[in-house]
Amino acid sequence: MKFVDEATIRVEAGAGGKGCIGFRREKYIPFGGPDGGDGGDGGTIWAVADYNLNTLADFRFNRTFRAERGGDGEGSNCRGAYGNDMEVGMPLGTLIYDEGTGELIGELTRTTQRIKIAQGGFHGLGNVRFKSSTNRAPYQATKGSPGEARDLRLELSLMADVGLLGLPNAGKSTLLSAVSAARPKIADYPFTTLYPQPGVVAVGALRSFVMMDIPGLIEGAASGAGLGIRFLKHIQRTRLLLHLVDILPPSGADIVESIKTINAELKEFNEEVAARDQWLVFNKIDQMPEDEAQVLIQKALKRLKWKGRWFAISSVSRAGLKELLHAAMDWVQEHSATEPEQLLGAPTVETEPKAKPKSKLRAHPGNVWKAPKAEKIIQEKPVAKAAKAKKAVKAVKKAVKKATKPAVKAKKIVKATKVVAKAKKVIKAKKAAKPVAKKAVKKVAKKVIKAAKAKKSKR
Ligand SMILES: Nc1nc2c(ncn2[C@@H]2O[C@H](COP(=O)(O)OP(=O)(O)OP(=O)(O)O)[C@@H](O)[C@H]2O)c(=O)[nH]1
Ligand SMILES: [Mg+2]
Repeated sequence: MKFVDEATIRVEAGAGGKGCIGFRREKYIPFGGPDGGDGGDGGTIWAVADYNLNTLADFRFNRTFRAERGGDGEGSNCRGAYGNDMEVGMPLGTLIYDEGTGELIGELTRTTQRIKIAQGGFHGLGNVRFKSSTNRAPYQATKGSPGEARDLRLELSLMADVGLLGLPNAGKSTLLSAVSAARPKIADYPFTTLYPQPGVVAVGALRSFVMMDIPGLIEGAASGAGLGIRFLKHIQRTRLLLHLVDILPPSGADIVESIKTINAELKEFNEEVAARDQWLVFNKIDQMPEDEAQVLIQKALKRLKWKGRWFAISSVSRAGLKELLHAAMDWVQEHSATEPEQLLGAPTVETEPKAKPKSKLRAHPGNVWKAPKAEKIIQEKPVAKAAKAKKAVKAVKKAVKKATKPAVKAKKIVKATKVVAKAKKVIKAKKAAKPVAKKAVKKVAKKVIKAAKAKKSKR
């Protein structure tokens, strides 16, 4: 399959359903009153991380995603159906940008993650909502608000723990195929690998990490030579870089110079990535006697003044592979506290689009309503009262907590009864509040009385 790491798509969330104007009509019931129901909310579109995907190739064909609109309200107080939400699967490591503003909406870095990319419209209100003592037969209803629509630019930066780096033909793909189930193309000509390929390396029971093979780099890659540095962005999120070196390059090139070249290109691409942990991995040691290989490697290390870790392996004879994989696994486990998104300095993952409507109703889930009338209707009194009662319950609970601590030390009962009095006061004051809230206050008061009695009897 073709590897695609950039795509533009359009998302259109569902609009809210219309409110209905209806009146109850029944035999022997004159003036039945308004009974037009609300519409349903429109469907929202979410981007969901799908670990089965590795490319954005699917978005080449299907570029527009539309969520369902909410159903219209009907007579007999029937509410319209909610529009179904839509989930768009994207590979892990996808960055989602708003094409219009350039704003980074979010990035998918965890398998369970979901990012809202277009908010569904808020439902229209039926005429029941508009009835009042002075307007008993309102011929008034509202339309649902439209769903958000936006163009998105998707950028894929694959996620892996360990990235492979090196000249073409260094043996990167061979190493990946030797240690994982991935089957990248391998051949003895440069640029066999044309796109990045991840593979899962299982080191032991429940111990595994992801290794990423990328196309080879050559001198001048930063300015477009070879396949350029386009694919280097896929090792941006890797935490450890394995720099593969062919100890006996067929071209007879100096290996120290090759290592320096690759690092210079890496630095040109991104200094921060170049400063990451890098291990030198001398490959193809099966091509010469061991002692000769050792001498060659030591010489190279001396010339490079290399202070980091290094390994000598052969992907064909599998010499040194075990040590390398265990060391990499240990390193990955040690550094697992660092989240990849921290490395990138990207914002938090559960980001919502910034362009929110300036409505007070924003607090309601799934709400993008703007009409001032609707705001008034929904902020009805019982809601405010219940909120106040809840606050009071919290205050009593806090008071009880505070009072019981010093009460253990000194005169417990006196202090506890004070709290009871406080709780009772709250009950009295919140008589009009919701019965649930009242119950909660009573429960707290009862608890305090019980505790006080128990302590009294102990004495
Ligand atoms: N003798 C020997 N040959 C190897 C070893 N590893 C890789 N090769 C050979 O080196 C050649 C290139 O290997 P690849 O794995 O395709 O190299 P690559 O780094 O992925 O190259 P590009 O994809 O072109 O960047 C192949 O012919 C491999 O068989 C090794 O450990 N020993
Ligand atoms: Mg390759």
